[in-house]
Amino acid sequence: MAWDYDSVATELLACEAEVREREPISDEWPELASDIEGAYRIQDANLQKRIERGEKLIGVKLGLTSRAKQQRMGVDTPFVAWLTDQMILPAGDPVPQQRLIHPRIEPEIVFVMKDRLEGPGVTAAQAMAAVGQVLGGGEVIDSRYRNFRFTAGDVIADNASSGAFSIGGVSVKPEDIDLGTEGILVEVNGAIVDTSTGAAVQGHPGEALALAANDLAKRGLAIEAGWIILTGGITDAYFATPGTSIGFHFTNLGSLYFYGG
Ligand code: 0L1
Ligand code: MG
Repeated sequence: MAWDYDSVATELLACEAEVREREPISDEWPELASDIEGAYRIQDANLQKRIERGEKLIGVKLGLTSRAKQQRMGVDTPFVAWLTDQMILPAGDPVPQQRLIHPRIEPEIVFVMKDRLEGPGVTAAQAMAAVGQVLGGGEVIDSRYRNFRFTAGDVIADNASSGAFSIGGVSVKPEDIDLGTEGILVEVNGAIVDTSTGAAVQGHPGEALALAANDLAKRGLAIEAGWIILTGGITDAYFATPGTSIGFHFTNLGSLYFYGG
């Protein structure tokens, strides 16, 4: 098949709807691997199709902002993708296995924006000044690619493996927390399997937010007031198979659990 940007967007959404995995598009269209601009066109076409079917754009997620994630996925370029209301998983609800291919869960520091933030040239300090609330959260990632094997172009086109996300119940003001030293413990089935701090995310999650604003500016877009921002997985992601329970314990941002169902 001769691929173009729109047909890739259609195929990736069909994989999601049919809970079907596939090989990376770049296996058949090698230029896509490094065509970052084109991959974002696919991502935007994917968003447009979601909006046409009734989903609401509610924010942005960053991907591969930590070394742990970059090493695991073999891609060292951070990127942005879209969050819609369909991706909200109420905290404590089981992972919706019936609509996901191979869900994995990762801890995230989450921002709710107070003000609009528009690049280019946004610094971390300017970015943090636009944040209204900081919360702990977790993302359920679900690549449409078999074994999460992808290039940068593939994963950007696939809306950065979006699946679902939950936000914890503890909210603090950005000036009341040192996000660089905010600790995170990852618990799987009762055992602590991973630890990290907010500094794992680009040195400070505010840097990731600035990166998102500056990256979106290249497409003439901005981060809007009220949007939710997932700043990127702090640690590796853990498989959420049925029967698994995964807990994220933050120093100041509370705890939340995900249940594999
Ligand atoms: O938060 C993240 O780093 C999400 C990365 C999405 C790509 C993936 O790991 O499948
Ligand atoms: Mg993530």
